[in-house]
Amino acid sequence: MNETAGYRESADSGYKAWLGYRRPESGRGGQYASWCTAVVSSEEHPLIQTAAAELVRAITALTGMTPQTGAASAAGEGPCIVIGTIPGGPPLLRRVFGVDTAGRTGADAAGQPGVGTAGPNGTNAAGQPGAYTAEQLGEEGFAIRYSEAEDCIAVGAARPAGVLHGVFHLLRLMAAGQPPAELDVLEQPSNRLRMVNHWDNFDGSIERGYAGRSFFYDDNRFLHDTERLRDYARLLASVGINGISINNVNVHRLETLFITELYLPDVAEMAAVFRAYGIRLFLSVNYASTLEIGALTTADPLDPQVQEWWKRKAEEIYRFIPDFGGFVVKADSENRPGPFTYGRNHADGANMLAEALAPYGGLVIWRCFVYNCKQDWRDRKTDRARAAYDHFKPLDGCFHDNVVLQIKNGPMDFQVREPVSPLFGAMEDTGQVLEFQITQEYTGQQRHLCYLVPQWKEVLDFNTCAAPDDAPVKRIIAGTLHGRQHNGIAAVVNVGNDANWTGHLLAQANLYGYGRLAWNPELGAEEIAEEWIALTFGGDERQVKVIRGMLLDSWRIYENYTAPLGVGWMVNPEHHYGPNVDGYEYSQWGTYHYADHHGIGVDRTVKSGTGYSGQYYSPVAELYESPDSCPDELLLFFHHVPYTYVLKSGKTVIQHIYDTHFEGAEQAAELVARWQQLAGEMEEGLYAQVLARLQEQAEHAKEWRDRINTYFFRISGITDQAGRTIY
Ligand code: GCW
Repeated sequence: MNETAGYRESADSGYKAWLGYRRPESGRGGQYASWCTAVVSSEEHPLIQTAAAELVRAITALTGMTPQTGAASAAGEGPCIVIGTIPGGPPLLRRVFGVDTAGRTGADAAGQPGVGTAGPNGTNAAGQPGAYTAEQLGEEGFAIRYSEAEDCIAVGAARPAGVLHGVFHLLRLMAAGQPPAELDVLEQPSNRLRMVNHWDNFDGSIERGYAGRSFFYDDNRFLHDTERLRDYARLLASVGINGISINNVNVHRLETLFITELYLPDVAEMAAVFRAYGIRLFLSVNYASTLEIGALTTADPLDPQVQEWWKRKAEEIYRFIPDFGGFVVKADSENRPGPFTYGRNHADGANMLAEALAPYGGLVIWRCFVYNCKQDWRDRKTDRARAAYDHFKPLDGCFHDNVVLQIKNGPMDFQVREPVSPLFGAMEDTGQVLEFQITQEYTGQQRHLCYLVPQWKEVLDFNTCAAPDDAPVKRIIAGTLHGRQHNGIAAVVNVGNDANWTGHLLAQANLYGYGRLAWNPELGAEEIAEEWIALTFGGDERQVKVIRGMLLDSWRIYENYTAPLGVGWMVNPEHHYGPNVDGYEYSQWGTYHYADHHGIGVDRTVKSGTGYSGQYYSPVAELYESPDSCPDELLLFFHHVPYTYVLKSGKTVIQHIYDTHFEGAEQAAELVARWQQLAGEMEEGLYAQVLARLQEQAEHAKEWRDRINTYFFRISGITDQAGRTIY
């Protein structure tokens, strides 16, 4: 669908995603119309220029009128939207935010700057809107306020990036129909780093990409499709993303050269597009670069020549890209080179790179996806789930400040259901980044609907019990539990050159939702869905109700007809699509379910199994250790039980398998019918593309149902209590 002429302008393709600004509330611009006549900003900073341009663009789409623009002096009177940094922006902005004429923010009655006046909603003791302190606004936060006295809507921040985030937030509120007089917002992102990871290859393919090919590269060259890059940067910035790594963590021969003069000019061009939207560019690097492109004979991190090579390399990179974010590194993982070759550990490797980047403020994002991928399936002692913790926990405190460990949400690999990785909270002295997978490698590959926000919420809210009070993952990655500076969240992104970016139109909700959650993990999955639907489809009540219901049910539906009770991996090898119960059972990848005639599941207990459950803090460890307390949905992840084992639901394991698979396939068929209620209520192109995917899903769900049920019926010999057809 990608090369259909005009898809970038068309409302049928889905290209505009949630930035279509399709909702003129009533008449020309509705309740915001009068302030939309002028956009006031006075600062030269590129991010503020971007913010003003985005505002103008959106207002034009929403109202059909192009607002006047200008600096405060010219347009400071009369209704307007004023934006800028509070210390340096238009005087009008300072008046709205209660800053004295000397530009001191938050001056209280006693003239003390920055203290005293600001309440949680920016109201002072007298109930008057007060000023915000620079601390309240932070590096990227913003305030939005309506001022009756000044007849304007103001978006103010301490720093330019905050202005851009604030403008996108205002546009969201406008689309949601928030009454202007009620505008009074103060926000700061929870996570400092909010990143997307691309697994794009230079040849144009995308590892685990399900939405066409790369729009960064093709045929081993940079595409320089600046328009598409900018539109992509807009999507990302609009939900608060501030970092992007542009190439696959499996860095092949040619991509290894991205950090050389040959390609740095191209990379710098991409960096410039993203920079205009407040997004820093990172590169995945090949740990063995010194060998492969550096003419050295070693990549030993303790070798002075290696260290020197990376220092010179960093200097060169920063000459091209002064705000370069840093390196993402997959080392000693799935056959990628790393420090193990030289008898060194991950801290040695990461610190060597970190030293090279430190003078420029760059980060090393070192992935913890490290395990033995050449395991003998006969060996039941080795447990892949243990690997990340076993490798990294002993190194806590050994990493430099600008190293951040990137940890997948679960101990295995983005299955539809996994426990949360026990590494979260286990490393008090190390910066941690949580890694999600927006691309649906194991959750239906964007052919099946699977809204992942509810799954991510469970991860973020999971109490690691790393501290006596509440220690959820969201606090660990926000750095508020252990007080680390560099923390945050990253996710493998789901976009490609398909006209609608994500293949399945409804998979856009995952990209949108990821950004929103990364900014504010307190948002609800439902709330995020509603926002996305309103922005994408216009969102009359019925649309919202139908689509929201579909999104919110979809993860459970997918789980129902695929992997029961946390078992995972029953997929076709390599491409990972479609059912294959024994697909990974006798392989080297460490991904087994051990189903036999009597039972199924992996004993990961301390008492009789691999000991994995002991990697959690108490009382989580005990919860998982006993099958009596282990939640049903993770039972087979932690325990090997007979098919006749009775779950907390009262059903036996085998009956649960049958029931969920019959139910899941039915639910998938119902998704089609649910969508069909919306026929004629949106652009035909949008309607039709979703319908086609849902129909395919319904068919494929039957295949899943029958394969799984048949396998377990044959192996267990136990019949379905309801006597349904099993083959
Ligand atoms: O899930 C696995 C994928 C690999 C991927 C790897 C990783 C980029 O199947 O394709 O490689 O994870 O996260 O490094």
